[in-house]
Amino acid sequence: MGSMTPAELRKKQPKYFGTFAYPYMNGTLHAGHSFTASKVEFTAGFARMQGKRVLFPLGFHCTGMPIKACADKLTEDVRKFGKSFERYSEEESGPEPSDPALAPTQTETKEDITKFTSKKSKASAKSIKLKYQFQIMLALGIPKEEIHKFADAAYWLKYFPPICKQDMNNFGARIDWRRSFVTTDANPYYDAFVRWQMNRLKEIDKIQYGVRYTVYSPKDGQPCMDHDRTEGEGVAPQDYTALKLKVKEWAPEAAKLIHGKIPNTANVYFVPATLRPETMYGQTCCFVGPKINYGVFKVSESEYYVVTKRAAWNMAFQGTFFKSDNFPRNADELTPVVELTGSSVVGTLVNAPLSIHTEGVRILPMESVLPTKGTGVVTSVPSDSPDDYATLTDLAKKADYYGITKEWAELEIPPIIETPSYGNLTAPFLVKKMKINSPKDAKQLAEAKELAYKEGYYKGMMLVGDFKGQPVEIAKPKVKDALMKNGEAFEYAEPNGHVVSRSGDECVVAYLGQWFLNYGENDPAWRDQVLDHVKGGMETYSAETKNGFEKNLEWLNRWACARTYGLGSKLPWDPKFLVESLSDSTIYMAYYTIAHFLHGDIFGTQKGLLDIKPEQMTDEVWDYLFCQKELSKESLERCMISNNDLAVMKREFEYWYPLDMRISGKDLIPNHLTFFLYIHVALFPKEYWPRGVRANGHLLLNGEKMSKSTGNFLTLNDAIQKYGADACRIALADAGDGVEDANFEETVANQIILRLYTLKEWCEEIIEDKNLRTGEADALWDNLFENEMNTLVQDARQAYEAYTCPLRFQSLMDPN
Ligand code: ANZ
Repeated sequence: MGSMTPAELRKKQPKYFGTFAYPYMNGTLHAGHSFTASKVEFTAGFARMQGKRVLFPLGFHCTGMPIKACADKLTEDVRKFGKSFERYSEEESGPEPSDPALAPTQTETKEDITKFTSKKSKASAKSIKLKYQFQIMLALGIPKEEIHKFADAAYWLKYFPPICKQDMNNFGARIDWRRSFVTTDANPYYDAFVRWQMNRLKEIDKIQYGVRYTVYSPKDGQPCMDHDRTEGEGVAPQDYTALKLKVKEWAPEAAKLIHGKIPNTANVYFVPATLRPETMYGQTCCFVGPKINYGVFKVSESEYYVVTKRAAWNMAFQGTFFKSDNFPRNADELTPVVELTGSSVVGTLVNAPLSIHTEGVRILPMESVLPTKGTGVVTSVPSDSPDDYATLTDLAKKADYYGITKEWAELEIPPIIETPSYGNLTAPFLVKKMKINSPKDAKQLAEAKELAYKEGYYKGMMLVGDFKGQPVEIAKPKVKDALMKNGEAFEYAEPNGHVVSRSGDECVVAYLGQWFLNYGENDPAWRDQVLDHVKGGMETYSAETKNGFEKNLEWLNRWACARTYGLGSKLPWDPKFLVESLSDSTIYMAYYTIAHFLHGDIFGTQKGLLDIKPEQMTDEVWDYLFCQKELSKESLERCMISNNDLAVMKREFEYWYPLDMRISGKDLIPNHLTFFLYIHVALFPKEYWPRGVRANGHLLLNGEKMSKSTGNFLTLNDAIQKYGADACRIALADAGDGVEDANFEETVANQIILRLYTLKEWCEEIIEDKNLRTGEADALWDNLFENEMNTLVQDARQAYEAYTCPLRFQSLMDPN
């Protein structure tokens, strides 16, 4: 066989290689994992029955933040309450969670890790407050005495993989466990593999360095990407232009408050955040929320900003108050010089850059200013902002009530943008047309704002300023640039929604230097290669999956591929960074093909089939094995692996690769699955690019979304304990095949147990039956029977070939 090419070998001995995403080792597997796993399991089983050689491996993913964040929280809990949490008292956080009626007993868990029941834990999770990490661990069924061990992140890597393996074995999965491994530098071989790919991606310019706005957790001291969040998935940075409105004369109350706290020579600026810098010519006042608290923050000896604390905290990570190598971790590090309520500054006279009102405009109150958006300071352009026009009309009408001078709200409203539909005073036009009578008509105002914005942006023409006569779309960035050049504005960004990191931190936006994978429009040739493969070469089994890839390839952009906090492999050229969890998991299917030669256990501490040390796996060796590159004489000498061993590994890879099918939940199309394609395309010769990706829907449980918090949740172990592997497998096969949501019905699983039982009884009974005819099976009935069996076999084969579950389970199992 050694003389055959891999293609000849595959022809003689066909193969099937299927995988699903290696599960994350911060807990046990649930029914959703099993659903995806079952798809590989069934296709692998079918391929084996067809006589193919089948590879179905599984590794354990440990990279990233979650494990480390939980371990760090436990360290803190142990410090606070003691090793067995003996200093914890109920008053701290509601009832004691270790109520023996609720939590699994210690012996149960110790004796047999598979008895890790979360049925009970669900009950306890619901009935106790899970304020501390140790309480969450208790609710997971981990004995109190053992919890402190999880304060060491490495312990999770030892604890969960065997449970995962046992659950999958109990499920009957035909996984080749010899090829398993943990990710991160906890396995030096896998670590060498990740470092190799990072080096090569950098060399071919797919990994670059640049400065960008990124959602960031101050507490963790690093970016907080979608997968690192407990709230705010999909939230991105929103850029604003922050305008500097210099105080000319303080309102009396504010003057008293700041007296002696700010040097007379310093300038103080109100800093509104706007999305419409081109309208700044039309500013007639600047709003604050009268009940909102603001701070005066020191930028330098001569400059102070008035903004909300929240905005200042965001600015702190964008170079305004701190340098990028010195970002604060704690909000205490940024205290305002003075705190002021909005009402105390009403009447202050400020200079509004570009405004036709060069003598200055006033700070006025606006009830609808949101403290959670922008800087909490809103510059007012009544010509183009319906909100502003409605508020100003109201302020002028009830000047005494608001305690302001009427004229402050009645400055001339200059036309600044001409539009075809609404004339040159868009906001007054819309407010009148839509009969908006009060700034409280929030719904109509939101509608008017949308109309004004769209019409202004797409059809508006500048009537004033340096860009007079130009379309708004073109003038907008130019006005912004000019303001910034003059030092009258700067960029400000914040998350466009609430984001909370897994460590419980409220996130901000930081302006950061980062290593990123250059996916998307900045490397169009690369993107188009991936797109071509999706359109042409690869099987996606459904139009939705194909469309999902195509759509995602259009918008997916640069991806920050390194972090400073968590677990992972170090970036070889910048070891203060770790490769993040979606970037070290793109091509590891190739690693499975040779893992068993390298190591005998998941940590790489025991020898594999060949005697190779991790340091022998140099970058050149990986190139040779996976990328059809020659190994130079020097590289061969340096790695000290024999020619024969190298050839054995290369052959194994070339036999199994490419991957025939990657199966995963459809939620991974926008990230993992697209990255998986990108990196294969970048690093491997075309013949090794993935052949098929199958995406499945989410698994519902009894028709409802699975969720730990509602208790509608089933671990794989629960399911097997309750129904046994066979009934589970059939219920999963019956749950659904498409991209739409699938459903695991417990009533179905129950019925299946009964049917299997009846089937078994029937078989036994028939075998026992002494009255049955013996001899040649050549009667008409025998032929009919054989024919029926053949039809069933054909149907089953066709169904499997179409990757759907054979729908004749029912008739197969129904003895009648
Ligand atoms: C000047 C301006 C002129 C604005 C104009 C709008 C139209 P969206 O698009 O909804 O994100 N704004 C900023 N911070 C605010 C806050 N904390 N509470 C209420 N409004 C706030 O809104 C962005 C616009 O909402 C910003 O742009 C700002 O008003 C206002 F013709 O600035 B604009």
